[in-house]
Amino acid sequence: MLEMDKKSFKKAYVNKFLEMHGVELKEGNNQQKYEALGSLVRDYVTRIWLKTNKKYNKTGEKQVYYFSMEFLLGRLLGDALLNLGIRDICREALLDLNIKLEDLENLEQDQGLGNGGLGRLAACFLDSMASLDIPGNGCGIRYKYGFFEQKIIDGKQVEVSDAWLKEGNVWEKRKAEKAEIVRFGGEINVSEVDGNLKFTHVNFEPVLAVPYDTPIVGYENEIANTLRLWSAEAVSNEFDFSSFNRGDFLQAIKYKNSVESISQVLYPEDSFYEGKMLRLKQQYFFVSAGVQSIIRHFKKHGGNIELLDEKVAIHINDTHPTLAIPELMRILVDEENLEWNTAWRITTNTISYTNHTILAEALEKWSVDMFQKLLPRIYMIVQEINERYCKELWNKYPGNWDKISRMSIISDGKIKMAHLAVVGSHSVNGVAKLHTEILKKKEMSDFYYLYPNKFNNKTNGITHRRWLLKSNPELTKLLKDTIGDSFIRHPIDLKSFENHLYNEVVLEQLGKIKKFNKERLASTILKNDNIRVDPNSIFDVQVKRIHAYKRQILNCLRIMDLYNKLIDNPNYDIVPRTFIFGGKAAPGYYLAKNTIELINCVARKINNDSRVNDKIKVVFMQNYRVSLAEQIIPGTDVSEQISTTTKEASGTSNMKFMMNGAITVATLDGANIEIKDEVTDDNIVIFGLTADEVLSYYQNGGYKSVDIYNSDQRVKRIIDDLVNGKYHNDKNKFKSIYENLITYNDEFFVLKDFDSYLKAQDKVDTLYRDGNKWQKMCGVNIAHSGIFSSDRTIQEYATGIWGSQVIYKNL
Ligand code: 26Q
Repeated sequence: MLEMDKKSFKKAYVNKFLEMHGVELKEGNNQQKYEALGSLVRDYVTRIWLKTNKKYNKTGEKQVYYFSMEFLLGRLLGDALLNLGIRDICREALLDLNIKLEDLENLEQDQGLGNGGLGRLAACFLDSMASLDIPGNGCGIRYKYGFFEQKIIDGKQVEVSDAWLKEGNVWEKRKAEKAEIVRFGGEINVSEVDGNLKFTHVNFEPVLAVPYDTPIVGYENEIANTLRLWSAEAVSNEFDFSSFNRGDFLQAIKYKNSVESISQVLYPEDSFYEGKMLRLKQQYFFVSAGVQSIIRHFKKHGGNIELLDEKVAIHINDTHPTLAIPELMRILVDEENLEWNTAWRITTNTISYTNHTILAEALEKWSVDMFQKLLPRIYMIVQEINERYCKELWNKYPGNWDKISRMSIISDGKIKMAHLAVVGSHSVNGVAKLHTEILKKKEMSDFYYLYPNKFNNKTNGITHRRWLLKSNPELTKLLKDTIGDSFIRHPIDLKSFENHLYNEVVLEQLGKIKKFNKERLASTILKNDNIRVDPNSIFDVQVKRIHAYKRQILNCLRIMDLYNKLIDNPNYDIVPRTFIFGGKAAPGYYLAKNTIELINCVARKINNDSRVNDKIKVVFMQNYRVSLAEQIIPGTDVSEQISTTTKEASGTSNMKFMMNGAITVATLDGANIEIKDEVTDDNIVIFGLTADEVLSYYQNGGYKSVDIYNSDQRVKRIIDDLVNGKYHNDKNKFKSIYENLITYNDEFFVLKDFDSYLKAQDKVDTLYRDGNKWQKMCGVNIAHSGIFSSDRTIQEYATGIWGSQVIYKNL
């Protein structure tokens, strides 16, 4: 913890402001005040950062490098203050100067360099590694434009580019002297030198990869790890305007534009693969720069390359950074002149891989033609890996061509990245128990039988520092007052909160805190979305990417049904509810965009119908992102986790909601199952098909959605309402949704689960009416959320996969 008192902080801040802006504090605007605060905090962090790096260089501890296309960090100021242990001092010091800390924190642009779960998981992992004293580095891309900003105009999603760097970024440090060259295209000349083959890459297009480093501050432990994001620039001597004639000049412009496009923008598709050349370029770009810089650093500090795997662990976040495998082989074989087999041992021991999805449409397969043109030497290496691996398969399964071609890394003119990732790593993990079982028994069963020891589960987690301490200070205070503060370092200690749930005062406090957070959320909704909602109603929330398998449609259909019931019977007795949605649709995903429009049309209709008598309200909050999640989650009563069973690998918002005392309505999918096991059936509301039932329907058929349409009057009516003009003048507006559910037989079992979902919601209603019981359930959820801290997850990765030295923290 930083030694600092209010007085010295105030003085330092006033001086910093003057020095930066050349005017006195009282004359400055909030943006300037934010910049001064950010810069001051950055100075504090820098000291810790230098100290940490010195320590690592001295001890030579094993370094973990977490390679990810996405890091969804959100805002950093509040987090840094919290982890430095000076957020309260800072708040009080600023208050003396008539400044509200939160006002300044809210000016920070979210660092939105990720799509959703996978990117946010990477951010939580960085926080946990730093807080657990694990030497862990992030490696990714410094996109100039992050995930697009979403505006809702006329009920529709409109994408606006996210120019997050416009006002500068106090947290990053450009390290021009640590730039690397990445080579694209060209040809490979093969020659023989001293009886060995030598591969020379010629006529390639060089790209300069410039790192920008961001410190990741650990929780009150004097550690700041590094997130290194690479930016693509033209190599300067390739781009000297004055020496070019006109033709060359145009060439040079073309070169510069093509290079800079590499780190220009984050692809906004999640769970959907498209074989775009630029995406492949992005992948090789950061992976090559990252691996080169790791080796350079390792050698500079006297490392013996043959012992690399003892000092370095590289983890790949899904298949997106899989090229780290052939890139490391290239460096070891071509540049370090190691034997293939030695290089292969080092590479597989160094690399580990996490799978985040079983959706077939998300699997990466690159066309050989494109791959070979863009990365000729890497392609040769992948071919060599594949040949040796297929020989191994032949020895094991002689004559079984079917199996061998199914398992091959290259087949049908495509390179299968998941196969390369499994073959080239020593560990493959899923992100929740069910997901790992499905990987082992179904999706990757061939590989599981070949390499049973590689497969393991690491159930996801979330950092309780951001998602409880920072986003819910009121609840944090209640917890500290009742059970002490050991849970901050040992989140599993939250369990003892359960012993206090017989205490009516504690339950009452819980209720008050929730109410307070709901009021805050209600004012955000009014401000951002211009809808007035009642904090006394149940806040029922589904926030996540919009996707058919996540079934926002199921949620929307039950609201349409409830609306019908309220109109049919004005005395229909329910606890008033506010339905809150949020999430972005991939720009090219028609059905997801149509879903947003449906929700908004349903909202407009219901919110303006006086017969509803304010019993229900529907809100689609625009531009869902990390900083908005921090406001929504503490103010939520009911957490909707309703994906089609088997489809959601884990989910992580489910964990954030329970930690903040929401009751989960869930299918038995992903980590929901583990949440249920923790809190028991009494403290969660489960509905819907089981995994076995879903898998059996997929395998054997037997489900006809139209039968449900014909037999259930409620279903018939709401499905008809989609296409009879009730919610939109244009009757064809929601035809795609109608067709998905009826014509194409409802791939995600929305109608199949509908009745069971309605019953689950009736149960919620009943439970909520018994105030004390409800608060107790909320308390049980909080008490059992400690296991879902990413500190637990990271300790499992560190001991089970990376071989980091871990001072075991008892969670
Ligand atoms: C791939 C190729 C080309 C373009 C984009 C992509 C791409 C990008 C992002 C594919 C997938 C993603 C993101 C996937 C993701 O977020 N998966 C989620 O990961 C979470 C963390 O493990 C899980 O909790 C969620 O269940 C899972 O959906």
